[in-house]
Amino acid sequence: MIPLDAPHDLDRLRARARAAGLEAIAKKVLARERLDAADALELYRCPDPYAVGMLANHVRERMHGDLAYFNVNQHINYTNVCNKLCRFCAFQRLPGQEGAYIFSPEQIEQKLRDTADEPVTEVHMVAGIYPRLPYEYYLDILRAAKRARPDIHVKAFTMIELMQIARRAKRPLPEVLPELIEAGLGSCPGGGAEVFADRVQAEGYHLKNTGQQWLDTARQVHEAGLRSNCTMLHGHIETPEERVDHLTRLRALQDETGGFQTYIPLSFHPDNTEWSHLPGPTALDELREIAVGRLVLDNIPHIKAYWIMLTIPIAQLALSWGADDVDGTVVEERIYHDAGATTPQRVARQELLTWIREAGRIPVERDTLYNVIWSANEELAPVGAAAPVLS
Ligand code: V47
Repeated sequence: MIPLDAPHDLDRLRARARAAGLEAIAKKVLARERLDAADALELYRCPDPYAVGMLANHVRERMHGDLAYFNVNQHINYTNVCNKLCRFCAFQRLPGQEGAYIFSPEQIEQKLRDTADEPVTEVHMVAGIYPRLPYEYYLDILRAAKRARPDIHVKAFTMIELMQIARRAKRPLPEVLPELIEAGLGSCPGGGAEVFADRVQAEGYHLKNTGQQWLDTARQVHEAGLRSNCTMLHGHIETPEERVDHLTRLRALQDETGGFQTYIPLSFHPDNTEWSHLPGPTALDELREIAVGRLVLDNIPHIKAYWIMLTIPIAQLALSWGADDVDGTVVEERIYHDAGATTPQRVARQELLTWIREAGRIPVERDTLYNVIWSANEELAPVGAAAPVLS
């Protein structure tokens, strides 16, 4: 890659931004100043998405150079039974409906034993909300994962599941979290945030918690000492203003807690959902979403291009539009595949390395908390050193 401070590179960036009407925003970006809500809206409205992408790539390279993070992980969706009836979801089933399933703790243990010869460092466990699952079930599945692989990091439970778990425990979440941690919970994934705006929630997922409840739960998670991720589900009925509102609310919470590690824009997949008449985002919408996330969320260290959802070619491009992480090997994904994703359900570690290199980046295997496990970059040796976070 051309060095970041190569004068002709910055000139090219300024010229493209000027031509796109983003001169004032480019000035702020180059001066490391925070963008406000009006700037964010301009980034969404700008007719030249490539100019937005170039600015985001500048920030991405300033923070992470050419490094691109991945991990060796395994997703387990422990049940698809759900009572939330979200209109964007193809994964949910009602109890007794054809295709409904619930994995027992023993089945989860077995799934992790089945991959014992693979160097999996993280299990990502999320699922639907099935109110009949008792509190003990959630503790048991955490223990089952640890029994199968004592060293594995368990990243589990979205904020929605955590609210449900506390309800089942009949105690406030701050009292319950230490018990989940004791049973094996290591961090929380970013799902379930959708779009915080009340209008979108009322139209698309009115049985789910509000955006404010998601944020309040994330605050409690961070206060309990856990790291988590955050997401936004884009490309359905939301407006650019509602996306800006979502991003600035995430940024405000991050200013308070510093607990978010990664932001993941999730592209809506319409197949088999109640919103199947909507087209979903284009590739350029997806790349712009990654870029706006990188530019607005100046306090969140990483931006993830989730390859399962984007496809591998778009995830490769995203590594030059603001993303520095591609998620991992995954093994068994159901939420996006039920909604029509055409990507494979798993990818080998070696393949991840190859396509990160093809994208002109240096692959770095990380653990869930972004400690470096292996790097193709000699400067990151010795292995085990903490990965750089914010510049
Ligand atoms: O919460 C559901 C979304 C999320 C659809 O934290 C849909 O590292 C698009 O959150 N089209 C689950 N999106 C996935 C998720 C995630 C994925 C990878 C990594 C991490 C992380 C988190 O998927 C749900 C919901 O927002 N979703 N249905 C759909 N049809």
